[in-house]
Amino acid sequence: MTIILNGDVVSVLYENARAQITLHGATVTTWKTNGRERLWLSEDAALDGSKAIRGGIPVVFPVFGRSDVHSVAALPQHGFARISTWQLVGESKLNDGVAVTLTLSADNLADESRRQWPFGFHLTYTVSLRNNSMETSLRVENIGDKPFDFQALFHSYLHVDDIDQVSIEGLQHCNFYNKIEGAENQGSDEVIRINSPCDRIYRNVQNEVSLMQDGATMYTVERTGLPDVVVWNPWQSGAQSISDFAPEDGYKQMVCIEPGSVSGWSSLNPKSVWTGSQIIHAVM
Ligand code: TA6
Repeated sequence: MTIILNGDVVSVLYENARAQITLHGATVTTWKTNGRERLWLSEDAALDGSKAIRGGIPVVFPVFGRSDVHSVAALPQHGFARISTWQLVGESKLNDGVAVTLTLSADNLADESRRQWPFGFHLTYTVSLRNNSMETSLRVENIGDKPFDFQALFHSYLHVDDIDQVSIEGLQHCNFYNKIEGAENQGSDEVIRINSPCDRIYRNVQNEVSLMQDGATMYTVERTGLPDVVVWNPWQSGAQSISDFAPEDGYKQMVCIEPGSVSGWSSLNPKSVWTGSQIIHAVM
């Protein structure tokens, strides 16, 4: 077990697994199992703290997307967590891995973000690296004197070999909002394949979600406290329009499978706590 902080990058090593987390946004930027990269990171991702990192596992809080309600109207897309500087506060040895803990709270939030969202909060983010899995867990505590509403999501960019051979299991029969069409859709028994821009918010997903490559399970994603799953791939048209998305054909090697609580709003009273977590298993 080794944990090394070099500047604002935390490197985590455990047996055949490797990961790096930037203090900027608490973003897991790379996760390797037996030398194989499991996350997609844009070649043009800004790693200097100037903007949200394109790729890896960005942390989305307190709003998913943008919204004019719930006192988040002034916040940037996907909130401030992924563009704030977090603090590394702990590391621990697990019986089958290693965990690092980072925090972000109102008192070390940038003034602009604090003006945009004036609530007393404390986030504790734990990243647990095991031989073939990556767990990310977010704990939200209301340390202020007034309740607040929030959304939370892990914006995981999973690396795939070939998008044309990818299918996604576990979302059948789940209703979803299609952001491309701007329409609600009833669930169906179709297996999801991606062959055009895809931006769907699946609601209240009961099953474990699996990403298949050539018909074999590549990843499974376990969720606790995160009822929704967003599936996103910008496809060629989207990739061309996103300035920090590189290479331009990188959409062929990634799918965002994003566990979250984003269909509605979670309300947290003073002194209350919410937690949500995912475990991504690298199966092949
Ligand atoms: O999670 C999917 C999504 O909300 C898409 O609509 C797209 O905007 C994507 O996130 C990337 O957002 P970003 O702000 O990182 O460019």
